[in-house]
Amino acid sequence: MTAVEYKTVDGVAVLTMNNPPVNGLGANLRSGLADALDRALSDPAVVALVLIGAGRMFSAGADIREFGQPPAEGVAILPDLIDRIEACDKPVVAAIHGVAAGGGLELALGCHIRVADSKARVGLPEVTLGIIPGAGGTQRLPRLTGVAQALDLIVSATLVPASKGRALGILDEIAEGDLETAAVAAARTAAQSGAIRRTCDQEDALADARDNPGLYDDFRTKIARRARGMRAPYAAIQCVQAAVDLPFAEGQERERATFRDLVDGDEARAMRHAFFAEREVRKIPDVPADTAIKPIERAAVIGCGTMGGGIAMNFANAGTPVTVVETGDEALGKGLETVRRNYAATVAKGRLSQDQMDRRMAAITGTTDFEAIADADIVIEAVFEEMDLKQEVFRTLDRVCKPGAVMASNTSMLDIDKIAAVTARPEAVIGTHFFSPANVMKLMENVRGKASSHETIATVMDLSAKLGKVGVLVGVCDGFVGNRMLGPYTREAKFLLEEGAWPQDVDKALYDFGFPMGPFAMLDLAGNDVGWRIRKRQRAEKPSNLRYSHIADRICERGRFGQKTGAGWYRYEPGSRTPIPDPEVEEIIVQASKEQGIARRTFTAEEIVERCLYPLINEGARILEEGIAIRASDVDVVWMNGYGFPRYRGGPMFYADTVGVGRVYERMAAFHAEHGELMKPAPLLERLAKEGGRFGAL
Ligand code: 3H9
Repeated sequence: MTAVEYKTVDGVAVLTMNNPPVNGLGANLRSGLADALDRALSDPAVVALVLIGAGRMFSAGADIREFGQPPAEGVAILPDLIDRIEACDKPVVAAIHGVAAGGGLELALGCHIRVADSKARVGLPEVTLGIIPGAGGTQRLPRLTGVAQALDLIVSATLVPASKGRALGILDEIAEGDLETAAVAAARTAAQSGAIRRTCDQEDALADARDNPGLYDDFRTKIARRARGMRAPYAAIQCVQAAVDLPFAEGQERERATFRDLVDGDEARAMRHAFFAEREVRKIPDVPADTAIKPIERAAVIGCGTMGGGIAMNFANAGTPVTVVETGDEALGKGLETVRRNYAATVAKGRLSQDQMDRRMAAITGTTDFEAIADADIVIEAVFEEMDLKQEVFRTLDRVCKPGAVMASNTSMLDIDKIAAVTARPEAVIGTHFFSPANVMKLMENVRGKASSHETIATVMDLSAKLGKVGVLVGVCDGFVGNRMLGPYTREAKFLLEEGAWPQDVDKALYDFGFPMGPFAMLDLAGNDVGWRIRKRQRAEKPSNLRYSHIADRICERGRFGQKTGAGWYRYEPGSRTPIPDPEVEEIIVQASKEQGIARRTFTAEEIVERCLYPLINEGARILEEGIAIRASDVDVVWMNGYGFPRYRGGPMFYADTVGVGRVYERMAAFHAEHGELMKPAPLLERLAKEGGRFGAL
């Protein structure tokens, strides 16, 4: 079957792109379009053309899978195909429904008229793939929208709704009725008028930028935080500037050279990996894609503390009524008040209307009566992290929940199987580990118990997507994937302090690597008391001879629990979140070095990064060996969405493949020799290193 269907309607050739699932502009579609173009242009009875998409959308752009592959022989590359369409002497109309993204929008920009369905969305999201629009987008878009708007759209990678696209000048018409009919009518009118408006010829919208050359630097300053460590946003700005400074053809050449330079680089490879990893993660090998999903029409959350309140907000945001259960009226009132304040803060920032807030608050009902959740389709328990307490809650849930309800625990560390064991329906029990703040963080670690049924798993994975989260299915173990790998990362960060580094040195090295903050700033934000409590319990239950740093305990003994107490690994001015190095902490650290008999020395940023990240990757290798995560890319998804691992480095396992598994193993082996058992290389790491293998190829 050809990827382009051809028909004529009233003298207008209608070319329908049909390349499921997203009309990606791969070689087959490009070649189909080129042939259909030949046919329409050589037919004297055809006066104009319409380009439309079959299925869900116009086009999601270039076929990302083709990047990094040799070009298909004998098939025009997308920029050339678009130039050819723009040069046509018969009017060409793009009829856009669903999405026109990236190369899909660039194709439409090369058409002479753009008609869209009212629900369509358009944009150039290439920078999220570590590249720039490379088929004329940086040259044509500013010619329609003006430079400031084009920079905003390209660098923010936003898909805007049709109404905004029309207001910005990207779209010429919003179709009232049937899209194809409207496009054919527009094509016929254009043919009759004889005038063809080519985007490449438009110059008016560029005039403002010519009078304001400081615009580009201002924009660079504006995006500095967001775009830290990335090349693509800055490359896009340069290309948009070229649209203003150079003739169209030269600007396009600049764009193409820049695109080629970026597309094979580490940043683009990592971000493509992230794109596909976040889609692959939805596929569970032993859970068939057609497994029945239970409808979630009513939800319940047990506990209205920070986590419970945040989880309830997710349901309310998604329009699902949710009942929150607390033990007493006071705790309930306090929890709901926090939720209200959270929403109010968003309204104050202008990101939510008062009306939306009211509707969301109305979707949340508080109660102290467990019987009130008897009709919930899913219940998420978010009480204190204690097994006895959780088991008690699940006994109650087993009694009150309706048959078929999913019973989930938000535990971040406890054994789901032990929780499920107290119920008569362990198949309905699963972990849904949200990250704090639960209404903001994208990650959900969905923890599969031994007995969790396929239906329970499929329902919770689907729920993650409906809540706008990225759900990753993981197995039961201490800390699951994320926190288990966080362990060696923060452990080594603390050992580095004993050996001579300061918290600010370690934090700077990891911030410069691309994390939003280093481990000590992160611990201060999360609160040091939780880890302290866990460490005390673990050391009492399982005494060990392995190396242990007492610095964190000393910090906590002084009540330095982090930002919330104004002091932790750093000190904080009242009302400020800026960490300030504190001589009191330095004293504790120096004392610890002395007690351990360690001669302090300085560390380079590279040493710090390797020392903290390679043990984290090593733990990831163990997690894969044990089957706790399904794929190395799932581990990457956890770290990019839950812990701020820079997306432009693709997550820890992809990063290991980038630097070379051999290098990671070699350093781990050296750390092992120097620091002992805790640094022992994982067998999988060793095997891959010896075979020259990659995590991505497992
Ligand atoms: C570009 O255009 C470069 C040009 O400037 C220059 C060229 C010279 N290619 O996301 P979904 C797959 S770069 C290949 O679940 P949704 C996706 O992997 C491109 N595959 O659907 C998934 O496969 P599977 C710039 C693609 O409804 C399936 O389609 N464009 C592509 O939730 C369904 O996808 C972009 O960055 C692609 N371009 O969301 C847009 N797109 O079923 C990228 C999707 O096997 N795409 N797939 O897992 C998107 O943002 C979303 O797919 C979209 C639909 C919003 C369109």
